[in-house]
Amino acid sequence: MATLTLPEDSYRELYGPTPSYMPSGGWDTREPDKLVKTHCCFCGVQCGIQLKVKDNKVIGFEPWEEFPVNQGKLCPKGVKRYMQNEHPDRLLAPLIRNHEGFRDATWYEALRTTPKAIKDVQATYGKDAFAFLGGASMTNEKAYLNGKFSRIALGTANIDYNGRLCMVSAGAANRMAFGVDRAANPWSDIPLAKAIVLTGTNLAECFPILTDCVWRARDNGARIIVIDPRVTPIARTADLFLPVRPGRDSALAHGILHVMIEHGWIDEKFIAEHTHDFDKVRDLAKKYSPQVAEKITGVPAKNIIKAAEIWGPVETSMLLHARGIEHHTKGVENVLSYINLVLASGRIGKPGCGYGTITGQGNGQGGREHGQRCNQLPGGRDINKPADRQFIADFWGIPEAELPKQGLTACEIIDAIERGEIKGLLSISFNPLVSIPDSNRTRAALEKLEFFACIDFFLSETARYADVVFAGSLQEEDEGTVTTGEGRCVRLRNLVPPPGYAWLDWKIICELADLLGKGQFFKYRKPEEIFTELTAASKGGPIDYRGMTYQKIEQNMGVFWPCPSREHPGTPRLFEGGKFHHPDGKAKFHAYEYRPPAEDVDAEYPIFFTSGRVVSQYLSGTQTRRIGSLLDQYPEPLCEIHPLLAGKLGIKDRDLVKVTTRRGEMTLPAQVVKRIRPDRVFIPYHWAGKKAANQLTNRALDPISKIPEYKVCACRVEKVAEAPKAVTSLNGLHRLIAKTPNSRASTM
Ligand SMILES: Nc1nc2c(c(=O)[nH]1)N[C@H]1C(S)=C(S)[C@@H](COP(=O)(O)OP(=O)(O)OC[C@H]3O[C@@H](n4cnc5c(=O)[nH]c(N)nc54)[C@H](O)[C@@H]3O)O[C@H]1N2
Ligand SMILES: Nc1nc2c(c(=O)[nH]1)N[C@H]1C(S)=C(S)[C@@H](COP(=O)(O)OP(=O)(O)OC[C@H]3O[C@@H](n4cnc5c(=O)[nH]c(N)nc54)[C@H](O)[C@@H]3O)O[C@H]1N2
Ligand code: SF4
Ligand SMILES: [Mo]
Repeated sequence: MATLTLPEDSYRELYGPTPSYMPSGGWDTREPDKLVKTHCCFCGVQCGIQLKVKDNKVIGFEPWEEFPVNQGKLCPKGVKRYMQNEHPDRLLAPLIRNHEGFRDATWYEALRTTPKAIKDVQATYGKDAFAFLGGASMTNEKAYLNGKFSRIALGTANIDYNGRLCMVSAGAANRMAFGVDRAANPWSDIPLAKAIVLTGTNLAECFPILTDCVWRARDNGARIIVIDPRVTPIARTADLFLPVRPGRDSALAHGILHVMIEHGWIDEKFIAEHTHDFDKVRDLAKKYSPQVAEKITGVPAKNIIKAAEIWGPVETSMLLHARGIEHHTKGVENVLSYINLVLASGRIGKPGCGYGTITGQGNGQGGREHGQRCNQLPGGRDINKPADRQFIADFWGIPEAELPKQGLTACEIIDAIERGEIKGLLSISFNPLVSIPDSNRTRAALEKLEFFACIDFFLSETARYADVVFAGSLQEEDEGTVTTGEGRCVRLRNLVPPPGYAWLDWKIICELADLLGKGQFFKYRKPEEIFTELTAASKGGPIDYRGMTYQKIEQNMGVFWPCPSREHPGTPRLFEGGKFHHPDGKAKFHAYEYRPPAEDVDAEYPIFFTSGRVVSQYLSGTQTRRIGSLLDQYPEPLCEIHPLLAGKLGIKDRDLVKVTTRRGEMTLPAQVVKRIRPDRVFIPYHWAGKKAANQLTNRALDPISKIPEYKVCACRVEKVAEAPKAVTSLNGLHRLIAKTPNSRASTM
């Protein structure tokens, strides 16, 4: 296919001058003052990277080849991550809203206003009427601090975090099946597997560096099964691709198990010695013959049999999944149904044998371990267990009765604001207006708040609704630790100070605690002191970091938990010798019948709608929509639609289409591609306002994990206009918008 090339000068004309945050000529080739080993700020792979610092600015990167996970490799986002550092939109001072809009404020004003407003809300409506929302892009230290701040300084039960939108279905299922929530294997086990199932993950776009482990497995003779309703880049290379109908995974897993049992491809000895409840699952699987499973899932029976033939008899295997099976009202049931396949094979807890959910956010793993969840205390302790409550109350030096009980989850907090039960909110590292389903309702809720404060380094779409915005810190401005998707706790380095009058996040939280009268609990001089405290708080808990120190983590390029003592080397592979983390050491099978999604297709809304990601953008986009060269790769959301469906609706590539669900509508260009099933459309969710996929999605929650059903609802699609003639100049316009300093308003 011919590609359009433009001479350098006309490119400039179209896109304007190179903005100040991007060194002219592209790469900055100046000799750096220092080169610092740290990690990428984006996904849960947490690739090692060396950042170049000159005059207190991050000016570029070098590969860090010794870090074992990525060995110097980086994906497009990792390569461009440093470009946020000098972005003109960076918040440099706190903002306070008055009747005319935001104005720059002093820290004195922002810090006096906020505790007063918190106290007013709590005095009038009760402690729980003030909620806290945290995030899993932040360090372990900040995750711990958020939980302690909410319970002690705010005294509220209502603290939760954005991981509630992410891997909580897997977390709950892992605890139910294995008694612990962590990937069972280090990623170095992937190349040793002879069969790999990847289900509900667009691996090559979302975890590009992990794809390398799968290639290495294939070089070693592994066969790869991909289960996804879209032919994603990894699916194109699979040995077997199962294009499942959205929301039907549990039926597919039962169908595969049916064939495994029929052929005796199960490990009876392992099942008898190390598990409970297989009989219930055997009875259930009997009902899901390949033909029955085909009817539900749309996957031909012969391919279900083929999957069992590949997975059943091999010696080593790994099953990996991400949000495609978890973002459902039965996300936990889907995950448990796939775990059944792993337990039945007996291939877990050995080299090249295991299972894992691929954690999404940078600290998606650590962010869910140290107590910023509504049902959790540090060390993965349970807020509802009397002994766990007593341990943490004693550790913090407060009476157990003062420790709040379990509160609401993230989406439930937004619902409670909508109902007028929660009146105040402090949010850090979370952009719910873009990321929570049914954004029209989220916006209405934010408008109802009597007081709302946000801590961010950019004015996110959510922050625009705040009364006070605190200018917080970027990853490279602070230090601390994060725990990668394989359970390896690694060290992040402080490279540069926050610019202007921005502050370190943890200092803002500690200062607020002090002004709320609880300063004696938050006397930290540096993040290392918070880390030492969190490791002590985790002692003897389900998630034990007790034996970790900054020094040990650095020396070993990360330490895997559990690590209960200084001498302990850490635990890369869980469940060795078939020892699971339930009190009796056994794993549990779970038998859940398939049940349909909360909203199925019907005559009025006949097409499935689903949402997810593209390689060059990250989450709600606040960070990556500000990096022009990433935006170039995918400037605006497109509606993926199969040629058969497009033909039926009279839609051609790049025509403008209106997608409507029971909650809202959006108009966007169509992308006619064969990689999607003809019964569904897909829209990536990294944009805001009228371009937000979450105008359409359904806020129905999984009853156990409380994750929303992002991956399936029902929609209608209509053509509204022909493709504009000059599509390329439209893209140019987007690039210009993204790079101009006043992009705040224009990216809405
Ligand atoms: N480029 C990029 N990388 C990222 C992120 C990002 O925003 N951008 N975010 C990070 C985060 S926080 C996360 S959580 C991960 C997410 O990583 P993934 O879960 O891999 O990505 P998604 O695009 O959300 O969805 C995964 C796949 O699930 C498929 N799917 C949808 N419905 C179903 C179903 O019913 N069954 C099955 N089997 N599959 C289904 C979709 O077609 C899609 O290909 O990525 C991380 N990495
Ligand atoms: N339709 C649809 N919606 C989805 C999904 C989907 O697949 N489809 N996926 C869901 C998933 S898996 C996830 S994880 C969520 C993510 O949703 P969000 O967590 O809302 O998305 P982020 O872009 O991470 O927003 C975080 C905000 O925190 C800021 N931030 C990042 N790091 C820091 C930090 O260290 N300190 C401070 N102070 N601020 C920081 C960023 O600038 C940004 O404004 O979206 C969910 N929403
Ligand atoms: S794979 Fe993830 S951690 Fe690695 S460079 Fe890409 S975004 Fe960063
Ligand atoms: Mo996520």
